[in-house]
Amino acid sequence: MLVQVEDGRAFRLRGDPAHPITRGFLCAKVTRYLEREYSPERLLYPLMRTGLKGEGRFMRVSWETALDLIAERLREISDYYGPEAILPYSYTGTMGLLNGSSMDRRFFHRLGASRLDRTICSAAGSAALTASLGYRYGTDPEQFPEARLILAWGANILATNVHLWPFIVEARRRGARFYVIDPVQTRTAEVADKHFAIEPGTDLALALGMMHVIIGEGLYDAGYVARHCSGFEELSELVRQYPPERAASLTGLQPEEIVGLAREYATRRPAVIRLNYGVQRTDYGGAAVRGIAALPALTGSWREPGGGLLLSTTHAFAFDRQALERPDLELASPLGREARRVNMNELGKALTSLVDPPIQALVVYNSNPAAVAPNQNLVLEGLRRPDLFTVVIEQFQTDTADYADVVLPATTFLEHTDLYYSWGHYYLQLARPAVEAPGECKSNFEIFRLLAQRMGFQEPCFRETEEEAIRAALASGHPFLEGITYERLSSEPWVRLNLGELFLPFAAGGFGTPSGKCEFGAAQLDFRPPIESRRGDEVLRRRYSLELVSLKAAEGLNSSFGNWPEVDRATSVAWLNAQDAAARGIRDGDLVRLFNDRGSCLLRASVNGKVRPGIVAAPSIRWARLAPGGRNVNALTSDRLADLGGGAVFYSCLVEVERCDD
Ligand SMILES: Nc1nc2c(c(=O)[nH]1)N[C@H]1C(S)=C(S)[C@@H](COP(=O)(O)OP(=O)(O)OC[C@H]3O[C@@H](n4cnc5c(=O)[nH]c(N)nc54)[C@H](O)[C@@H]3O)O[C@H]1N2
Ligand SMILES: Nc1nc2c(c(=O)[nH]1)N[C@H]1C(S)=C(S)[C@@H](COP(=O)(O)OP(=O)(O)OC[C@H]3O[C@@H](n4cnc5c(=O)[nH]c(N)nc54)[C@H](O)[C@@H]3O)O[C@H]1N2
Ligand SMILES: [Mo]
Repeated sequence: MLVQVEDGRAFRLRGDPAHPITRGFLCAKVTRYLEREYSPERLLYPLMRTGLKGEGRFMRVSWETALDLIAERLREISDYYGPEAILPYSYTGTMGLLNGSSMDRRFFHRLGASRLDRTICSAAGSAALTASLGYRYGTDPEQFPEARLILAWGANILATNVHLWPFIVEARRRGARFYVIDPVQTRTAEVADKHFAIEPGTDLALALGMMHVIIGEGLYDAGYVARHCSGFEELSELVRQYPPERAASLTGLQPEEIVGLAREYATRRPAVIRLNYGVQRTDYGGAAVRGIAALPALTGSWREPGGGLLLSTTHAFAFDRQALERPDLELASPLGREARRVNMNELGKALTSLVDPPIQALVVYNSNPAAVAPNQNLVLEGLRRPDLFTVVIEQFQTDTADYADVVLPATTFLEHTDLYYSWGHYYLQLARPAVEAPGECKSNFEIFRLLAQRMGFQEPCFRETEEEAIRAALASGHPFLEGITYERLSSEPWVRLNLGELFLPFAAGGFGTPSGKCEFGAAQLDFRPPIESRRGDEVLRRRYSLELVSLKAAEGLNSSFGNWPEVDRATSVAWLNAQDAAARGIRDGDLVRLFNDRGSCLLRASVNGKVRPGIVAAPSIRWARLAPGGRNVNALTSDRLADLGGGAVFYSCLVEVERCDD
């Protein structure tokens, strides 16, 4: 993006017309980022809590005072309970490499703190791709115009991945068909050539039904399968049990639809699948992703420019993570060994019931767990603990910051140096500050460097500059980074990874699995309905008959822009089917209470024809502190873990809905 600055003040942000991906436009949020940048609500100074936890009353203190206090408390807690009583909590508030995962990780490793398993977004899908393909990257978005069939599978492209859209428009201009597989009639589904309104959590059954047809009718690429895939016999055996009628009854689709989709997918070539993380936020989401990932291998679609599958591109950014994060420093810590792991989806449990040692200090940055983590009531119970020492590094006074003992003000991407990778394309970019940090804001990188000094850590890596850290990250020796130097990144606005002109990662096999083949993994692919679904747990489904899908709002970015009134409005509604609404005496616009055993939250009913009976959709993630009752949808979601990778199950959530008086 391009930033125009005058007298030290940014006044215009726009997409760089020359950039191969942003092509002159930005998403709805970042277009207006300067409102965030110069918001009167920005945190500008370190703060110390004066009120009760959650009350949000603070006083300004100096950096000296704040850092001294943090260092002293961390030292005390480490000495008394052992360093694993300290837990970092962070996710992708920024996707900058330095401020996302470098000095912070070094700091916590050197402390010997508990390790956080960063599972809240993509863990099940990532583990699935690792098991099936070995590498977590796929079709270059720039090849989408070559495709003749594009499947958006659990991918709300117009909302969450707008920069892929022009490539799809181009493909359609050339005659491609564009289909969406999504339980919700999103804007993306509305403009598709076909919308398959699948029941939540049943994608594996659809994939198996499609493979039943593709294998049964001999539409697969026998040569590719024989050379590059493993487990075909078992897969054929399994899919025999999923004729279209059965797949249809499991998915809520029609048998003819499944047959048609399978034939078209196998014969209208090249066909590309834009899979996104929507399908894997459920109990057996890992298996679903493995089932879908089998399709392009089965049809040999990986051989074709504009074929294949794209879930994420991040794994292609093959940085030297060891050098950046220094996990070896754990050995120099008082712990002297690898620390225990805490799954971030289980934050509530960790804060309320972990022992040996209990969590006594929590350091949050790049994340807003009080709003985004599942089982919110348990998370808040943990955050309210008077004996828990909580530090929150933030740009705004979020739900989580309200529970902090110390709040430290963070810079934005316009104010600090960082190296940016992506989950949607293959370009790398160095960005330097465009404007000065306001007030006393500091970058995460700088804050953890200062904390390391306060703790007396002597290792030279704690004195590294941004430039040194970037050089270290680039020196991995991986072929994708070959020729990409700090100097090049300094003089070129963006640099494409060294993938060759035409990136066809699996055209000739070359999978990253131990066997070097695509592992179909049929033994794990028998369909099971999600635990919280209308075919799931019998006791639960009798009490709560609606399935809640809290998909992402087009207007927001998780909870990041939740303090904007338009975003608060967009995330304050529940989309209900007319039949479900009528059965409960609910009319469009009514205030409704969604509830289950874990909690409840208040939303405004929108009876808008976007979901089928039995489903409620709630665009997310609202700031809980702005919601009536102080809770958002995550008061309803469960902290159960998915089948693979310890992933989150946000979209497997049974609820009941009732009308409330305003
Ligand atoms: N505007 C905006 N953009 C964002 C974000 C945001 O909050 N707002 N968040 C960013 C982040 S962190 C991420 S991870 C990505 C996520 O990007 P996406 O994965 O595209 O977004 P989601 O809304 O999580 O899920 C996509 C779609 O999956 C559907 N879905 C839910 N359950 C199922 C299912 O069982 N099967 C199928 N087939 N579909 C299902 C949802 O209805 C939704 O429309 O977006 C990123 N971009
Ligand atoms: N119900 C429901 N819950 C969900 C999801 C869902 O679809 N439904 N999606 C899940 C997913 S996919 C994800 S990825 C998570 C996302 O959850 P989070 O990773 O917590 O993402 P955000 O809500 O965007 O919060 C990021 C915070 O980081 C701050 N920040 C930004 N840049 C910086 C920086 O440079 N330094 C510091 N210190 N802070 C910074 C922002 O101000 C913001 O408050 O939410 C999950 N929760
Ligand atoms: Mo995410």
